Amino acid sequence: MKGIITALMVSYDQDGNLNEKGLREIIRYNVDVCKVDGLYVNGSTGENFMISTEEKKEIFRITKDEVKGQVPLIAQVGSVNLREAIDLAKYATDLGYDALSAVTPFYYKFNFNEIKHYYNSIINAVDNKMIIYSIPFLTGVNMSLDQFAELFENEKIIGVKFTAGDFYLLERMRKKFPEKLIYGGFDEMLLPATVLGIDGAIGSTFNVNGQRARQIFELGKQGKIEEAREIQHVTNDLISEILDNGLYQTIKEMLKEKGVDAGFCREPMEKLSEERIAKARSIAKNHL
Ligand code: NGF
Repeated sequence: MKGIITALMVSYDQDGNLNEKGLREIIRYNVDVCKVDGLYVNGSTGENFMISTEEKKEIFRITKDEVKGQVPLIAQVGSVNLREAIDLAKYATDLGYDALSAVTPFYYKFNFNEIKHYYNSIINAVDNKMIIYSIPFLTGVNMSLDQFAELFENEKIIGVKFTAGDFYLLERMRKKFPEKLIYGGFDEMLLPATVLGIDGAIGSTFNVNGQRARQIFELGKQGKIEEAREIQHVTNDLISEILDNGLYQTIKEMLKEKGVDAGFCREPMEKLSEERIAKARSIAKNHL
């Protein structure tokens, strides 16, 4: 489960209903065209926090069915509703997902003992492995090196998806936990994270830019920093235009430009204006 792992987009129709055909096309595009090393299912990019438990299960099921064992699958099951998280963990494990991941519980300012209880409760309920999903700028949950060490005492907790810009903490983690899997989470910082020794990266823009991400990661690992930096520059030109135009909506329009039925985002995310749709299409034409 190393390398470039796409945080999978999900296709919803105009009314916000899951579009199975579109989801299958997004999966195929990632596996066949972007040639990524794995899929991270029901993360932020999958609009996970705006959908029902049944929809989450449906997405896990369709993805497992479509991938047919071609790449490893990680199921993001985290929820502030711990019972839902455990239910999803059991469901994804029964489907045969290679690993689970769970966002740190958010909103209620849980203390560290509560966070530790959350992770141990989820992973000890199943025969699977857990990757912590740490994304402090959205959750407000900042964990220290010592707290990560305490979570990692559970051997079923095998790694962390580190969506943060604190590269001092990233470096400390790499040194302290050489045996754990560390994934970068910000695609625009893939090269510096690679230099610090991440095992892979999980990102939204890999849905369209997976091949460049792989080049950055592989060149960075080989120490070919100047070549990797050039590709990171091109990548960040792309990412900055995506971010300016609306992250997930723009990636979906770019997929549509490539013939993939990527649909729309779930409300309350807004639909793009005609002008921004045109902009998204032109980003795809110019950069992909
Ligand atoms: O979309 C976000 C929210 N972050 C993703 C990624 O960390 C999310 C990142 O790729 C993810 O893996 C998931 O779906 O759970 C960014 O979209 C990208 O770097 C552009 O900023 O911050």
